[in-house]
Amino acid sequence: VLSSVLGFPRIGAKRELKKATESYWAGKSSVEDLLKVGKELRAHNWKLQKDAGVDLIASNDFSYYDQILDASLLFNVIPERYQKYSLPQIDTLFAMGRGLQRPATDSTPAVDVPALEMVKWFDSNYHYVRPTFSHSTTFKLNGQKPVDEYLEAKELGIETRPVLIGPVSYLVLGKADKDSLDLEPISLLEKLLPVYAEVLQKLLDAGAKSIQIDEPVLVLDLDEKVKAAFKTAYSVLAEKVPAAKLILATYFGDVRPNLDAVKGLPVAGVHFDFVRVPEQLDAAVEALSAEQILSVGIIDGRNIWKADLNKAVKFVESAIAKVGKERVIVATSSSLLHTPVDLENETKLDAEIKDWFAFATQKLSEVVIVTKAVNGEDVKAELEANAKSISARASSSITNDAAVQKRVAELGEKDTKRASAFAARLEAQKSLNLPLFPTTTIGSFPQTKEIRVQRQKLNKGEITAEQYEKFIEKEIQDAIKFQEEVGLDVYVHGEPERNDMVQYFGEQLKGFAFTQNGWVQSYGSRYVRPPIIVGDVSRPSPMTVKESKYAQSVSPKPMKGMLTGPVTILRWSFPRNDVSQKVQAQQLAFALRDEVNDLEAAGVTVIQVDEPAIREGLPLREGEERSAYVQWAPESFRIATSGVKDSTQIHSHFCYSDLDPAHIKALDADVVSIEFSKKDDSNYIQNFSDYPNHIGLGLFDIHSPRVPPQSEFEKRIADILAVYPKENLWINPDCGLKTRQWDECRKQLTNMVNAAKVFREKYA
Ligand code: THG
Ligand code: ZN
Repeated sequence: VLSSVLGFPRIGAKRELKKATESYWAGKSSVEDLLKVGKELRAHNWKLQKDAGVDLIASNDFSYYDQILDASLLFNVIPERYQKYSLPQIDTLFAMGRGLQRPATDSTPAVDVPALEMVKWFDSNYHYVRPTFSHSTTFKLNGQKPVDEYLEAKELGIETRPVLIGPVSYLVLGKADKDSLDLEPISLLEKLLPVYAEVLQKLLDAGAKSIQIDEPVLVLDLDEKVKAAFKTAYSVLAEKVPAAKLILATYFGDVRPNLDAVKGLPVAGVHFDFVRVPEQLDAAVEALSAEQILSVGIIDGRNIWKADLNKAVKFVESAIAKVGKERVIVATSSSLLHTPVDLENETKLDAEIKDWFAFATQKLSEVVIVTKAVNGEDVKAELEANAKSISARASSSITNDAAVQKRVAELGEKDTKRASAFAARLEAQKSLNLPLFPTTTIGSFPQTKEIRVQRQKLNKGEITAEQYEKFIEKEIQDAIKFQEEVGLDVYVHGEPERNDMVQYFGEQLKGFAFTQNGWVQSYGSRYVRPPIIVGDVSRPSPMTVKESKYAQSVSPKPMKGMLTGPVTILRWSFPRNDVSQKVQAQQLAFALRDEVNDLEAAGVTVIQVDEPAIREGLPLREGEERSAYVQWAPESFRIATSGVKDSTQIHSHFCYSDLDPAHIKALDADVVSIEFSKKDDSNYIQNFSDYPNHIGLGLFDIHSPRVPPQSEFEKRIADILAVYPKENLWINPDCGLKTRQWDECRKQLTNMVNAAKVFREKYA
């Protein structure tokens, strides 16, 4: 039985890739410098895996931006707008990933090409760059990255298994470009396959013994056309490159509903995620032929918990009992891309807790131990030590808090509903004295270098907590003065004290642990450090009241208190695997309810609780689990927000995803703001038109320094007013302004506010 790892994090234990990439973008280092760092990271990761004893090590899991974007480059799926500047290959990659901006020169006009769309990778917090096809798309091989990286490893004496995104998933995960909206990406399959065959042939010629071909869309609801595409795709590939030994990899879910599409495919084996869905073993076995390999994904690629190795060994043994040793591979459930690199770099974690974790590097050993165990090698000591960690965690006082468990057990209807219906609340909220078309922002203002410097100084002990607090107060004052000057109606304090909207709360809640170096790639060079839910969650003391109260004391205007919602904290943390997500969300919700009530008691009359991750938590498939989620997720938001008086206005905010208006309605927030500016098809304006409460559709893209002229704002507002009642409308940007410069958002917001005033006068 061989061990295998489906992919390793490419960012480096010390975020080497981020530093190298951003330095290259800033023009501070050369492309050679960047490529050298990439090469070193790949070599390091391969060696690490080899030394750990992993048999099947992935290559082509590395990327300078995103592995799906790499595939688009490889197949030459490059929309015309990125081709016309004749950029070097790597700059084309970055232009597609992050857009291309260049100031005008004497001889050339300014360039401003937006990036391709970025979307969530299944139910993770990773984002891929969406392949974008048009009627004129043709495919041809552009370079040979997978082959180059395979050979690079080989030169180091390391045999790897190249990984490619499969042709069906590649197309299904893509979309039609603006000029070809009637195009169905899957209809391009037959044009695409010859290029896949060419890559496979080149890999074979280079010596690849097997190839991992990822088809994660097999865990989604698929229509018949897509299901049928598997047969076409893999028959054609088998015919053209019969010697290629393909391991078809699925992950993050249940393949059972699509097993018909998998049965009989001419591939050497199939990988299943048995961490997520252990119940699919029998069906998986059934679907395979007597020659096909069963790759058993049993070490979690999505979380940081030590595996229960004894249980994993038993599971693999049960698989062996069904198909025989020759046909089993022991594997990670998915790529380890979604886990932090190395637990050894955590020096501040409590020793008791640290013993419960395995990051990517530690997971390598886990895969190898399980493999050795089923091969009959002596790993008794390792298995015993593991059993000790597992049982210590289960019985730890850090894990269990009786008071929290009691509170959740006693949850009742009174905790999930506002005292009155929206109409009555609206009446009570007249005390806020808001004009028609109230203007506001989403919460954060520019996080300047100075803010980061002061935070670092505090963390290093170079300034006192008092000095830091004074600095933050000054920042808040400046933000308020700015909002006065711009003429907004509902202010925010600007969040200068916060790093990340989830990490900030995780660091203050009991039941959480957080890391120093536990970075995980979110997209491109942007990483997050998810806090870890280690036990029952509660709030030892107020988390945001001090800053909000201070801000409210500076100005008589309504000041929004800003919180992150329970579902988003849960989704952007590493959750527990011993308690359901629902219960974890409810515990978080009660902790936030206390915070909301404390804000209200401190005189804060408008409170925004953001839930941008509510969509990504939606189970990937229709069914019971999804129906349950659409109940408990909005309910946990309501637990957090329903303890206030009618006169306190609850806001919420959503971005980054295609939302279902029904889910938003279920939150019963008084006002919601929604990312909107890039959705310019008219259907989308309709989408939320029956939202019964008040709504702000984001009026400008906060990711861009571009300043839309006032006339453009007026046009947008007029378009929206054609669909929405004027009394319901708020005027706001798409999202927080933390990545902008102050002078940029001053111009953007001034035009936005002036446009609102035009309509206010018109309807006065
Ligand atoms: N926080 C968390 N997850 C997220 C977002 C977030 N997921 C989706 C969405 N926002 C997009 N993702 C990011 C992720 C990281 C950053 C911006 C958007 C980012 N990261 C800093 C960096 O890499 O330089 C590090 C931030 C820090 O110091 O903590 O800017 O907002 N959890
Ligand atoms: Zn947002």
